[in-house]
Amino acid sequence: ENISIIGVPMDLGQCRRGVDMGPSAIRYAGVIERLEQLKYDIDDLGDISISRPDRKQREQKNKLRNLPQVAEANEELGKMVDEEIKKQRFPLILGGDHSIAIGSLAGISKHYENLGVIWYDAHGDLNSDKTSPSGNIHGMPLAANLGVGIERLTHILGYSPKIKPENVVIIGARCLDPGEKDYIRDLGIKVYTMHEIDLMGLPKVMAETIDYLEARTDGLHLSLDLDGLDPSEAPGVGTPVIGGLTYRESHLAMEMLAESNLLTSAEFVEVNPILDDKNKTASVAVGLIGSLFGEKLK
Ligand code: DIR
Ligand code: MN
Ligand code: MN
Ligand code: MN
Repeated sequence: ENISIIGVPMDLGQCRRGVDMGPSAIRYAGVIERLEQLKYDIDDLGDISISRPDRKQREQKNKLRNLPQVAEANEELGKMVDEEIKKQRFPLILGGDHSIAIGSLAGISKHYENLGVIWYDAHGDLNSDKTSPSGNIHGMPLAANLGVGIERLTHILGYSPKIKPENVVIIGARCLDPGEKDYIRDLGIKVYTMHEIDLMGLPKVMAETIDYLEARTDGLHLSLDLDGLDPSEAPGVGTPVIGGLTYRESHLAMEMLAESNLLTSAEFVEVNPILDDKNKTASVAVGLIGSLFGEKLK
């Protein structure tokens, strides 16, 4: 099996500097070695280059912070991901902030009629320019992929929507903005908040998620925001929210996904080494990647 690694050193979708070093931190924590041990053929394509906004643009008040640069990087990422899938390689994308999920899915979804998406995150990322309380595009990628928001973000690679609401499952949510809650209710998006996870237990949540998506989708993308985990175990993130998924629960989730054999692409985002404790969060990401790619089974 073949995996192509694409780093996206993006920090323009939010306000904390340092998350652009996420791909380096994850590589430094040994992601390539970890996957090579599992006998995958790895092609590390390096990092996409991101244009920087000039000072004048940075000082402007804007509902969509750094939109031109974020959109441009996502077009580039979309093209790369599309190419790797055409070569029958599994795209593993390393962030960078979560705004890069717009480009990932632009490249992936072209190849599937009914792409399923697991959004493992403390947040819904379902804001648009109309509902966003922050103006940060990393709070908008799931909405953009569903076709909600401004055209420059919804139409990356020239088509929209990328995914259907009934093919999405959000896991770990515990910080949803009012507009996001309305949207989840209106579209009936499947969400397992920490409330459901506490009541049901993570194994049941994952089993239900896998059964549900297996029945209705023809490909499965995992979009894992490290802030889905509890900040005591993954402190190196820009928007930590107390009360998250544990390290063990997250490993189990990855192992269950590995056993399902459904996964066709994945991204790990929001690792910020400046806010981290001795690269702990990048190491957690690498451990989760190991489990996701079948460490337990091989
Ligand atoms: C918040 C934060 N909902 C926003 N979003 C984050 O700015 O739209 N997503 N942190 O991961
Ligand atoms: Mn996110
Ligand atoms: Mn599609
Ligand atoms: Mn988040």
